[in-house]
Amino acid sequence: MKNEFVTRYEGNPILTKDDIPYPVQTVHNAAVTRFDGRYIMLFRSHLDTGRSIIGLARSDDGFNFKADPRPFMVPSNDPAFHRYEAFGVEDPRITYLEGAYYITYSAYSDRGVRTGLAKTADFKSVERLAFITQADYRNTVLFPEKINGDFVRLDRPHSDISPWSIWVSFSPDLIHWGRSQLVIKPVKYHWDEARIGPGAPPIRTDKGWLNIYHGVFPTMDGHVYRLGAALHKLDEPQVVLGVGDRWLLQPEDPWELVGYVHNVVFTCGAVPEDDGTLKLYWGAADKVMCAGTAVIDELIDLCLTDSRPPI
Ligand code: BMA
Repeated sequence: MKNEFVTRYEGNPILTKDDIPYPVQTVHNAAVTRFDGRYIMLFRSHLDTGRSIIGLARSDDGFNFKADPRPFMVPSNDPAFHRYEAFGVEDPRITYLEGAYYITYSAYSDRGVRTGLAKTADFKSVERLAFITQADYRNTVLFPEKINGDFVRLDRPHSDISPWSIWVSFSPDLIHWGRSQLVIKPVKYHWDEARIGPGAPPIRTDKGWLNIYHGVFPTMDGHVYRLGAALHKLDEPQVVLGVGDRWLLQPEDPWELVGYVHNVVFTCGAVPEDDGTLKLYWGAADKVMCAGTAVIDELIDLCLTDSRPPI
């Protein structure tokens, strides 16, 4: 039975704070997309205030990235947005949807964490559109196309009663969301038992939407963050066809085991390629960025042939 799903890039980590031309403490939890024949990465960095901003790096091959001279998103000056992002912007995701690149990100303030939605056509300027959740939501990922006339997203609300789980919601306009329902829950005494959350925006495959998510296990030495995979029905994404019982990536390299927060691999993006592989990107120990490749069919097999119950 296959148990190595991700081939790590031999040049990991691919981007660190030493590569950034302005002062940052970390480079992690980055979204990656294809743009204009190249790869664009939006990465989170801690400043030495402990708050986060989002930078941009560009690459020809998806592994060797060069950061732009200035950050891409810092807390907005616009009072309508600043009120909810004063503590920083974190963990971006990018989805190419109907001709534009949409960015979802976690906006932090003394009112909690909520999801911001922004848009860019050129990765030079960025327009904030709206906050699309109230407080206590993170990890919002948009599906890359409308399904039955609706925009669709996955997200992860916080709860005191239920373990933090993956939910789906629908929208006519990307701003107003509803018909929400829980779709995948952590499993007791399992690698994802403490909480789970969406990671990379879903990837369309012939067999369904591939959802690469993170799961957290509590230990005496703190929490361990790993990655797993689930498959959602193409025309009914609220239907989960399978969730892999086993993780597909766990902290193993030294920079994944030790860093700003140890024992963390956390993804905000994966890029499917024409040859049936995908490039997977993950923040390691909340400090550096890493990349690897996986075969999409092997991830689908993991979801469908070695499944655990979604709920
Ligand atoms: C989560 C988020 C992520 C982070 C992870 C591990 O709660 O803050 O951004 O990577 O914890 O510290």
